[in-house]
Amino acid sequence: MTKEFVQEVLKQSVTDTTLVKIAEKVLDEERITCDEGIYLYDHAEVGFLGTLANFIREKKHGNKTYFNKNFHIEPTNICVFECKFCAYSRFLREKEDFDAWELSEEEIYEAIKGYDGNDITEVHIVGGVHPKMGLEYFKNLIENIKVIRPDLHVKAFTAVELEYMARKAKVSYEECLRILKDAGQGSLPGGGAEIFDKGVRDQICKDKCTGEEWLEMHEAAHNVGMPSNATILYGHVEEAKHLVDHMNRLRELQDKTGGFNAFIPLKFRNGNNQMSHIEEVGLVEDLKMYAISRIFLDNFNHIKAYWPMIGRKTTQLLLAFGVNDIDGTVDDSTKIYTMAGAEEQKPVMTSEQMIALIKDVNRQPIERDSVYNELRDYSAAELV
Ligand code: V47
Ligand code: SF4
Repeated sequence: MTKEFVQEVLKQSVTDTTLVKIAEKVLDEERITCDEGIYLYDHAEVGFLGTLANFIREKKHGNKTYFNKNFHIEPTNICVFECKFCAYSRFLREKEDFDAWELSEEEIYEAIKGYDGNDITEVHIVGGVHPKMGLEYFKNLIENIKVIRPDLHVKAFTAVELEYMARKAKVSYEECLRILKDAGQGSLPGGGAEIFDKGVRDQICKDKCTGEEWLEMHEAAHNVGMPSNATILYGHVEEAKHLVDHMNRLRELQDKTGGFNAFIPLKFRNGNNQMSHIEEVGLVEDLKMYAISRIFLDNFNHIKAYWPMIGRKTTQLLLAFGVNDIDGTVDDSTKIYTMAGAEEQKPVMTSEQMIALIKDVNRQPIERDSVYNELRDYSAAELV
């Protein structure tokens, strides 16, 4: 879409002068303000947002749509914290609960060895915050994983897990991250961010790390040379001003460090948790969230839709609402969303299925590694 084409389309359909001004800014590649971000949530209709978000998406990436070949390891779901939206964690005192699990080191190494000869490029390791699995344990775990599979990129531990690890080990965030990096960790996933605002955080996840600590941990990661992702948990008790404040804090940190790879909006799912009384938002809210994040976060290269959570069909639609990355093959190796009632109850897609999903909406499938080096362009590939 050219700038002139978008200008013409918007001229025909938009009369609100504030929206026209915001559109002009976006087309001129100017940053929008927080007030303008809130205005978009409150006043813009979804077609307008999609047009602007798609313009940015195509300007940055054309039709390219990234995916990777990955799987998850969730060492335990025993957790010292009690986030109200979490359907997955179990308290230590409930260890007898048959839903609680704790993988042994051997089981983790066996899981890694299970991918011998497979061209998988990344393992994503996150789980509950187990009081007995500390920095030393995870350092050894990563070292051993790298011995078994030196080529595998280890993306591991949310800022919540890391804050607990550093605190227990009595080391600074940077020291903790340096130890893990030296052991072979490559990057941080974006989990645990939820909503940074204290008032909202107190309502949904009062006892884990604060928004400020989450940001400090990611800044420390960027300082030691580990890139990371960022998430937002939307569609529960928050308001537009909290969503924009969250993205603004990320935008400011990205200006400072440039260390974020992707932003990943995560839709609140209400199955089996203490917030089950809150109705899930619908498709229009999903489209708005992704599109506004693409418009607001001008310094983030990638907006990712995590398909196991949002579902395959919505993922396809989101490729026209700012999204240029759909995460990985996942291989049915995560329970975080399935336990909360997500669309995908058996999250596994072969590369062929991912390529077909992207091609079906006339985008260009590109396999990437964990830090967005392009590994293979599948546009011309014949599907079997
Ligand atoms: O922080 C937990 C979310 C996150 C629910 O960086 C829920 O590439 C919705 O961050 N409804 C962890 N969301 C997962 C995560 C992630 C996933 C995939 C890729 C990457 C990446 C990061 O899961 C938590 C929380 O925000 N979550 N429960 C729920 N009921
Ligand atoms: Fe624990 Fe993470 Fe669940 Fe919160 S979201 S209770 S930190 S596993």
